[in-house]
Order: sequence, then structure tokens, then C-alpha cells
Amino acid sequence: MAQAAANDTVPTRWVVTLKQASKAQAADASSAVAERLARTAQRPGLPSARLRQTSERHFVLTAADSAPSGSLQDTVTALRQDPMVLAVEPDLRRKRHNVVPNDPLYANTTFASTQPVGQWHLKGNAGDVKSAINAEAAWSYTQGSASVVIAVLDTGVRFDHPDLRRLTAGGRLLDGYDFVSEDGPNQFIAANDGSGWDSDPSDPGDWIDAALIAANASALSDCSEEDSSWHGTRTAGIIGALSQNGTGISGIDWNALILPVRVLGRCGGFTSDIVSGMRWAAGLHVIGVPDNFHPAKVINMSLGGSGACSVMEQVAVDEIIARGTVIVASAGNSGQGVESPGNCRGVITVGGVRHTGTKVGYSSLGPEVTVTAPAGNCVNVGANQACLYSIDTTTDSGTKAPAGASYTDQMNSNVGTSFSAPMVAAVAGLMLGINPTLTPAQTKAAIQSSSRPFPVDPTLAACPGSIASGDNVGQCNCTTTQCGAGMLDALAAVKAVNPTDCLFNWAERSVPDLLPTGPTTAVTGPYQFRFYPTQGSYLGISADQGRVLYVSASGLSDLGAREGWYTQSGCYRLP
Ligand SMILES: [Ca+2]
Ligand SMILES: [Ca+2]
Ligand SMILES: [Ca+2]
Repeated sequence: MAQAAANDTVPTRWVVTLKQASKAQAADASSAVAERLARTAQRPGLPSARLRQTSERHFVLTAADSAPSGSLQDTVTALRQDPMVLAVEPDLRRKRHNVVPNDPLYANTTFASTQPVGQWHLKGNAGDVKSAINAEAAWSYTQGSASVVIAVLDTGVRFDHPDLRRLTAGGRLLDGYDFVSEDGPNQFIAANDGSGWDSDPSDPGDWIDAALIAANASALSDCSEEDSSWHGTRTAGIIGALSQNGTGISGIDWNALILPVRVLGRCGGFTSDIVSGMRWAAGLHVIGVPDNFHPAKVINMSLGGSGACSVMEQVAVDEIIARGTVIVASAGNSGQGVESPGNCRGVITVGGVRHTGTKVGYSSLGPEVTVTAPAGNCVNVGANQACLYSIDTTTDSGTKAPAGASYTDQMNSNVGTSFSAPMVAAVAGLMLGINPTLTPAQTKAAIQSSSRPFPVDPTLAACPGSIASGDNVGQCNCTTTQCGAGMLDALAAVKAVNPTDCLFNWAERSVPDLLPTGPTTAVTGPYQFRFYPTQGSYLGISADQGRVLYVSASGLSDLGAREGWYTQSGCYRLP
């Protein structure tokens, strides 16, 4: 036993993040740094180590499972000592925030229930239902814009689903990319598509059975048996299933383009692949991959893992937000603290509420949560009973390989914070369609300021003020400390960032005697106007002529250029 013990404690996958290079450094030193790091990684006791560069600032170090732990630890230590290295961190696995699967149409009445059915969560609130997001009311205001791209970082997507489909086939799915890397040389158990990174993010299924685990113990360590989830097809459907097409469900954003980015395979995906997918989705360069010509304005990530936000993730998040792309992540389904990347600074992090607006038992919580949205809850829990408040969406019927498009429904339900996050991502898409000048920070602030307050169920306690490690917090009355600012409201959110509404509101605040409150807003052709019944007057904005007009008993006055009004009111610098 003189030989060093095979590695059993030191991780065999690491991510290296470089410091931000100055312009002068970057000009000549980046390849020198890469060569130096490669030499550092090539230690005599570690012939299997490979260092792969994925961007100017990112490297992935992999070693065989049999690599001696001492040599591996020495390599990590040596890399950390390099003056250009910011961090060397284990390349941890992140997993889709899970659900138990389930569809029907928007106003489905198949189920003989006194409770609301179909896509209850997109409608108005009535009775016990307090957390529905008012998307139906928002649609008469905006249905989104095809100039907005929403990226779905997930298990890939089923392009053959009739309620999704490629842009070239009448749908709104862009080509996207697949960032699920190989397990090892020529081994693709996690990827399940016979290749590492490639240009096809189709979801081949992420099933795992006992035989597969037995045959691939290393690639599937800490993974459990499960049927294919079609998770990316589910989250994509909530955001942008084709609407008004007489088929299946309605999406929330009816016009945005959807960019499928595959980052999760069997048993989840590695942080390094997810970060590469995030950067690519936002239009940043990833080495070895053609640039994305449809940079996303919004990135949805219904995935996570326990532990703090890694340096690699935070650096990528900062870079992407600085570029103007909004990042939305689900909080997690552990009933514990928020998972990563939901706990990275600047991310819009979404917790889950029941139909009644209380925190759903499984939702993770904490000060990192930005806002909540319905996550799905069953009420009925008996065998063969309908899951009343499932979040219905697009999926596939295959338990392993794809077997045909289908939908989740109350008997094949779909619940989890994975489905709350895409509601927020889609509403962010609607907001950016109305006002493309919004920054990620403004988008986040407007989602918060327009959210509705949490209701209080007198039979429940408030969610605890702090959560110790290992605590599992069940259903509770949400507080703004643990569940974000309130419950998502699509109508209020889009109104909050509409420059026209903002301008009307500003004018009314400025000259309240001329424009008394209690007006009615209407749109006629290119004119948007408000009518003030007590004065019998109108304030109008002409989109055609770009003028602000005032009409009263004494006639029509031209109040000047719309652009000047926007400048004066600050309405393009919201909120
Ligand atoms: Ca592949
Ligand atoms: Ca592929
Ligand atoms: Ca549809």
C-alpha cells in the first residue's frame, strides 16, 4: 500500500476564475497565463489532469476518479497561488428544482371541481385564490414583444411540441445550444445525446434507472432513479407556450422569442457548464462556441444546489447584469435557505406561494428572495385525487426517451418553485417589451414595488425571522424578510414601467387642478388618452405624431413633443 491512496475525498472537478485583467495585461498576457496554469496543472503524479479554458477568465480542471488525492490537492493549492487566479472552487453539480409532473387548457373544465381549474394562476383572484398573477388582465395591456429574447437554461427542450416549435416552423423557439459536457473522454452518460457541447439543445430525456447507475457508478454518483422530467419543456411552456392557437395551454409572454440553452442532463449539471450557458445566452463569448446572435434580455434558471454562491457564478452574474440582461432563479424546494445561484447578488430570486398566498411548504426562503409567485399545491393528497392547484404546462409523455408531446394536468401534476421563476421571467419579458431601456436593477425594483402584499392566514404562524442550517420551514405566513417584497402581479408590473402611464401620472401630479384624479384610460388607434369626466377634458399622446395633446371645451391645444415630456418627467428612467 505504498502507493498513494486513490482519490476519495478531493473533488476531481474544479473551476478556476481569473482576476479581471487590466487592458494592458489582457493585451499580451492572457495566453501566457493560460500556458502557465496548464503547466501548473500538469503535475508528475497527476497524468490524467486536464485544464480546459471556457472563457477569458474561466478554466475547468478535471482529473480521473483514480487521481491520487494528495497530488490533486497540491495542484489546487498551486493554482490558487498564481497571482492571476481569483478563485479555485469545486465544480459542484446543480440540479433542476424538481417537481412531480402533470396539463390542460387555459379554462379547462374537465375536472368536476368547485375549485378553479385550468391555468388558475394566470387569472384574477377570487375566493380562496389570492396569489394568481393577473396575467389575463395584463394581456389587454401588452402581449409582449418579439424583440425580447428569454433564455431557458434547463434540460433542453422538445422542439416537436405543437405548443412550442421552432421559429422556422411557426413557433418562437430559437436554435439555442447544448452545454452539457462529457463525463470523461468519449463518455456521455449525463449528456445522453452521444456528445458533449453541441449546437442542438433538444432534450433527449434525463431518466436514470438502477441498471444505468450500476453500470456507471462514477458518472452517476449521488444520483437517484427517476423518469425523464422534460423539465426544460415545462419551464419554457410557462414562459412562452404558443397562445391563441387553439391548442393546449397559454404562455405568459405571447411574443418573446425563447432561447433554449441545455445545461442539465442526467442528475443535473455542473456549475462550469451552467456558467458557460449563462454567459453565452447573454451574448458573451464562450471559447469554442459560435457567438449567440440573439442575446437574451432575460435568463431563467429553475435550478440550484445547496451552498453559497460560488465566485465563478457571482463573477458571471455581475458580468451578465452589467451587460443589461436580467437573471431570474428559483429559490429551491428544500424548505431551507435559498440555493445557489438564487443566492447570488443581483439575481431576481423567486419563492413559491400556495393559491392562498401563504408560503408553500416546500419553498426555500430567506432574505435573498425577491418576490413570490404560485408554485403549485395540491390540497387533495389522497390516491387518485386531482391536484387542484397544479401549474399546468407543456411536457412529453415519455418515461425515458421522448414519446410524444403532452401537457401536465391535475392528475399528472406539476408543482415546484421551478415553475414560479418562469412566471417572473415571462413578466420581466413583458416589461422589457414595453420599456426596452429598463436595466436589470430597475426591472427588479419595479417587480418588487408592483407586487401585492402577502395575505395573513390567522391559522398559521409567520415564517421564522431566521433559518438555521438544517431547519425545514413548512407552510407559514410570508413576511417581506423571508419571501421578498410580495406576490407577483403581472398587470401592476407592466403598468409600472410603461412610459406612457408614467407620463400621465406625472402630468396629473404636476397639474392636479387641470387633471383631477379618477380619469379613465383608453387607447384608440395611435392615440392613448385619459378622460377627466369632471372637466370634460382629455389628455392624449399621439404615437403617430409624437405630440402631447389637451382637449377641452375651449378646443385642442398642442402641448409639445412627447420626447420633451418624457425628458421632463424622467419616465424613461424608471422607476
Ligand atoms: Ca451533447
Ligand atoms: Ca445535444
Ligand atoms: Ca397554446
